[in-house]
Amino acid sequence: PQAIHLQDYRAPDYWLDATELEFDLHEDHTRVDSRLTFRRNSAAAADAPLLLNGQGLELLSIHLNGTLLDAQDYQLDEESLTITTVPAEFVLEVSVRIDPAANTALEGLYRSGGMYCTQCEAEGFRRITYYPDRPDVMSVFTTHINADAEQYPVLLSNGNKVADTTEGGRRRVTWHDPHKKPAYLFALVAGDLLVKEDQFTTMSGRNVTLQIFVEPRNIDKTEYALDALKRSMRWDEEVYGREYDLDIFMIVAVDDFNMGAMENKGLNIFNSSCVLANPATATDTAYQRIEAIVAHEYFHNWSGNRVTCRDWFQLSLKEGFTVFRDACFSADMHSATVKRIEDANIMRTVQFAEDSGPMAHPVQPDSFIEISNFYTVTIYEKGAEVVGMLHKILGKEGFRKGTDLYFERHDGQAVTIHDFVQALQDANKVDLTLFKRWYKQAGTPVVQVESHYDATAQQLHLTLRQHCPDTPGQSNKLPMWIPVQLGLIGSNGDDLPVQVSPANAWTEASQVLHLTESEQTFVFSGLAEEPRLSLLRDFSAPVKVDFEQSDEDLLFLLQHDSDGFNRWDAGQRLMLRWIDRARAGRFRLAAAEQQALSALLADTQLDPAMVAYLLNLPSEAYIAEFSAVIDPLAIHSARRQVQQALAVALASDFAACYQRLHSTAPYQPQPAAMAARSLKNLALSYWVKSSAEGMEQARRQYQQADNMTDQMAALVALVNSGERVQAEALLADFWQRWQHDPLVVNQWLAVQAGSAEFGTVEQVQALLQHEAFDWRNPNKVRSVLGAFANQSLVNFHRADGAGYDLLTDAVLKLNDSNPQIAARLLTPLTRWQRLVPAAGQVMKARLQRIKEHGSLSKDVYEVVSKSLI
Ligand code: HT7
Ligand code: ZN
Repeated sequence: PQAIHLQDYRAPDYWLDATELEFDLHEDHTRVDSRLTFRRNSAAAADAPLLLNGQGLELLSIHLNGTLLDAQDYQLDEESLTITTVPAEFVLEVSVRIDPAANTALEGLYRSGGMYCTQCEAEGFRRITYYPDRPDVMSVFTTHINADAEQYPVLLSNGNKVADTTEGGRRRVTWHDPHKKPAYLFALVAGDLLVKEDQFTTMSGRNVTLQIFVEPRNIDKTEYALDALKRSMRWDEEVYGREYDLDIFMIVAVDDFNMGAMENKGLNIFNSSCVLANPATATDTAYQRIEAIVAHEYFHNWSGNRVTCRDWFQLSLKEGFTVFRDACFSADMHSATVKRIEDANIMRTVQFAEDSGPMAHPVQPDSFIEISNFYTVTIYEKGAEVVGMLHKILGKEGFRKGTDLYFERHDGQAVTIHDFVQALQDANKVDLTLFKRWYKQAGTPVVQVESHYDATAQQLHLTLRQHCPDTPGQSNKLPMWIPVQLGLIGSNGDDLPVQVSPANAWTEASQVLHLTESEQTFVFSGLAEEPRLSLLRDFSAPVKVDFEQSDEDLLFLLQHDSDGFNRWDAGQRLMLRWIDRARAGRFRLAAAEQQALSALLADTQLDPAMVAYLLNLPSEAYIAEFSAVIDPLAIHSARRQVQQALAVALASDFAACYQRLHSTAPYQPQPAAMAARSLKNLALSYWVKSSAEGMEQARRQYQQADNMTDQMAALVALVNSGERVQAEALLADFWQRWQHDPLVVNQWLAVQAGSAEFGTVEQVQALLQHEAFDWRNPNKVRSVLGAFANQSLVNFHRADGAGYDLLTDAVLKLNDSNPQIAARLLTPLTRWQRLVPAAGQVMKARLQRIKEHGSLSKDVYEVVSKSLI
């Protein structure tokens, strides 16, 4: 397979003004007739051929301006249709036949359960018909859907419904979308669905109908998403001045979906796990995920749809910006500090790992083989961090001025990341040239810190040095513009005023120091005492900080830092030290440390969700990312040891905290109640490790819970308690209770596959044989194989390589049926160079086995070949 390069981008030779599609859905095939109105780009040569993309299509006929073409008039291959000679303006009519029922890749038009649905981003539309399937070709769509009237009473596409007739048992519905769009935003749904409806009045007083379509059994799970949608619509009006632009906004839930959801214009399609919830079946985490994804897809209406990407190298233009927008929305709905902690956790575990591995790429990649492989944490989360840094640099008002200009200037266009930054720059009259390196350079910069206090001069000298490690294809990187938010803390715990030289390196409003060179020294004056440094507050840049601070300093920051994020960060750094010491056999919890944790647990002024994070040990993946060489078994046992020590030392604190927060009030998916449950259940997870009373309480909570958050937390606590017999009994009970509900069953599968106790290779193999498992359903694959390889690290990394074999076999099987999922599943194996050599070599051998397999998809080929370099 060939790589595609950003530098080869060329504007299309033909623009497409109108797209008219006629779908005729039958059980054993679908016929698609298209009518495309083309116009030559004035910059193109008069003899430029017309190039259309197409994959897996059976071509029936082509008419050009009404004349049937024959085989000499065009060239056809596996991936394209080229029409050699076309006039400057013409109408092309193409008829094809496709087979949605046989489409297991879930790209293009496919069947999920009893319904038809589509997934066209990034390049799925070319599996529906021959088309210029590139995001800079935008057109107005009219879509007719013909189907059996009884079997498919709901027929949906983008825009507004303009006609609906039934004849001879076949229904024909027509949709028209007045907004021009690229094909990746096209959607079609046909099914026997129920709808939950609501209304929203926009800021200019227009009425919008909101609809969520679901299979009938799920109609009691739509309320929360509908509520989240209305809150998102209001938030985008208030924070960005963006109003919805159609009379109807629809969401459809489908069970088989490769990702979380898709922002098709006016017709979002959601993985059912990211939209359906009721208290009995969904955890608080699921509720928050639903809220964030509903918001994310809705926000794309402006950041992605009204202003879209010129080409797929610009993917982060819409994804990074939209993740930033949804993160701010979630921060506003819940706790901003907790949201920041969650996002930093993802960055530091998943994104930093990607950025130091073989698939490392810049936020704006310069080449790819398969674009589906680039829907990554770098494009999404690091992209959002980059936008967040722009927000910090420009300030709230400056950023809003910039986004207003961006939306106004580029409405209806397909643009680049450069255009986005340019709009922010023009609106604020700043020079962001240097900042743009964040988009071009891969890798996680490391900031080394050296500080020296001069008591006589009452000054602190702070030297910051930055370097960014080499990544595949990139070495000798240039310094980045790193906004370092910081505070100087006095011995009473208060922030001291900052007077810094050079003064232009400091932005008072955001308390940010601008590091722009490879080494800079800043002098802070007027300091009567040596302050403690609180660096990179609010995780102000996606970097690693290398700064020697004593245990005492970290404990002090954990107790006193006014920046909640850095309180948590100080705690994590301290806990990493404990885990390191446990590995060396010399961990002992100091009395002051125990007292500090105990005080946090008893502190009723602090947000309980934040306290839960403060008391949570770094995950195994987090510890791994902070280890020079990863030894999963050593990490697992050291972490367990520290966990057990905390459970014992703070047993009465955890019990008291649990009892204080345990409530019998009916479940509410509200922020304050969620925060209380998170701390209560954290306390329970420790409490079960120290006493029979804790175990008994967990059993009681499991039996009596009126909601899935508490039931699942109790189950997980028992599964991880080491009391195997009891855990087995509850797992069996859980299956009996919930086997009818696929989304709950997915949680049950993941709890087992992701646990050290129940996620052994043999047990995971048994889960793959279980009646609940289905290879065609990505959620099931993720629940079992994803949880196993990413969470059950001791089992996945079993010394004899059986864990790697399990994953390798699964990847090869999925390579044929669903390449996108196969390639994603492969990620843990690609990290082989970071593992202790014995494990790393075994992993590498499995990658070689995959590479040697006969017919690899582009998706899997790209990941494997890049990982073996
Ligand atoms: N923009 C959407 C991307 C997406 C996708 C990409 C590849 C394959 C399947 C997919 N499903 C959805 C999701 C989003 O970021 O909103
Ligand atoms: Zn998105």
